[in-house]
Amino acid sequence: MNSNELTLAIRQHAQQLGLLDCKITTPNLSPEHDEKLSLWLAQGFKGEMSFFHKHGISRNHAEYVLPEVKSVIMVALPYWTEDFDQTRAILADEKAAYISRYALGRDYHKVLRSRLKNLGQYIEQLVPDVIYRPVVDSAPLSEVSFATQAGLGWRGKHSLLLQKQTGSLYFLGALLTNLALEPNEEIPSHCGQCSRCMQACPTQAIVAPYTVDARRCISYLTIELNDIIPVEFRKAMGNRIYGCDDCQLVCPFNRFTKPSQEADFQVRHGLDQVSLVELLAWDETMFQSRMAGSPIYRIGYHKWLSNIIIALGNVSKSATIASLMVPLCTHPNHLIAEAAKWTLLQHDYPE
Ligand code: B12
Ligand code: SF4
Ligand code: SF4
Repeated sequence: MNSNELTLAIRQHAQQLGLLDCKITTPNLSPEHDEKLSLWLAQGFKGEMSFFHKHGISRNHAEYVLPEVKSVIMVALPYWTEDFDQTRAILADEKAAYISRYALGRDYHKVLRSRLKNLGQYIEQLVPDVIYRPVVDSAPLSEVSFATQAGLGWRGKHSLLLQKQTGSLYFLGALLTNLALEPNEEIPSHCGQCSRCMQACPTQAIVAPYTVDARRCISYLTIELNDIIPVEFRKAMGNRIYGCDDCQLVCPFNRFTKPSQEADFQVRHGLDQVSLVELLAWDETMFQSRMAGSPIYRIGYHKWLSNIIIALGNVSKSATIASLMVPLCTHPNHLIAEAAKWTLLQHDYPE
């Protein structure tokens, strides 16, 4: 089997595994990317995500993850399961909890990793001495940039990868291998003069085209930031309690996204239509059991609860909500106590 035939066989198998697409690139990004990443780090845009400083620009060079690497196989797996109008209605309903649509089902890391492992095992049947390593956020690798270089899509102004027919609502993963496969070419951007994603961002986190200041992004604030969400972003957060989809919801290329049939990504525990007050009532044991296997599990009960409490501070003034906050103001966990004090004030009740 020559390199072309092998490449074709890999792409066909990837499709059989339910992957949206599969494209190949070389193991290094351009020096321009190294410069941009260094600048992003120097500007402090990474916030408290310490793993960035640990690896620096090595994320742009796949040999850092697999020394024998000759090709990077980039794949995409769609996760969208919802109706767009209904999603917008939930976002507009101040009493509803909005959870990013990627997090309604099972944790994608495990789902996509096992597909990539399967793809690797398939290649092993064809080339028994192959070396490979699957990566889904599990090793330092600039996935969007490698996917862009592979022509899997283009980088949108919101900084995510998108395609003409399928938009951006999918996860990315990589299979690094020591096989020298035929690389694909980059494709041109179709963003044109559009900048809807930048305008739609509730916290102006897209500070320039292709550049996100993570410290302002609701996804970072509700998921990655271990500390309490700064006051300046709390109102803009609205009812978003885990992640944010706004920059993708307005993108014209997502208009025709078809819901994913992936069993693992189907909604669990009615998380797509649940009120903030219902979620506030969950205790830690309920959180642990219901969120097992979900990406939400990783943030822990206290961060989860504090996000819900802040979102309740964005609901129209209510004596009921105020009364729910009073006991939480003395909670031993500072994230919860701080959030409850703020929310109580929003409902005009001094502590
Ligand atoms: C850290 C991280 C975050 C951070 C920072 C986001 C960011 N944009 O940097 C936070 C927590 C905010 C975040 C949020 C989200 N994330 Co995230 N995130 C990551 C992660 C782990 C690393 C991203 C990274 O390296 N950022 C650092 C910056 C500097 O890198 P960069 O954006 O690639 O920047 C390059 C460009 O700016 C480029 N560039 C800019 N201008 C120019 C000009 C020229 C000439 C050149 C050459 C280059 C260039 O150079 C830079 C360096 O290479 C990746 C997974 C991975 N391992 O890659 C997922 C990933 C990007 N996230 C993903 C998702 C789904 C999200 C959310 C949608 C989740 C949600 N719904 O809440 C949001 C979207 C927010 C947004 N608009 O970006 C997906 C994206 C899938 C896709 N279709 O692209 C990924 C790939 C995870 C995955 N495996 O699927 N995320
Ligand atoms: S995910 Fe939300 S907060 Fe983050 S850049 Fe997109 S619109 Fe802005
Ligand atoms: S909203 Fe417009 S600018 Fe943003 S990614 Fe989509 S097409 Fe590009």
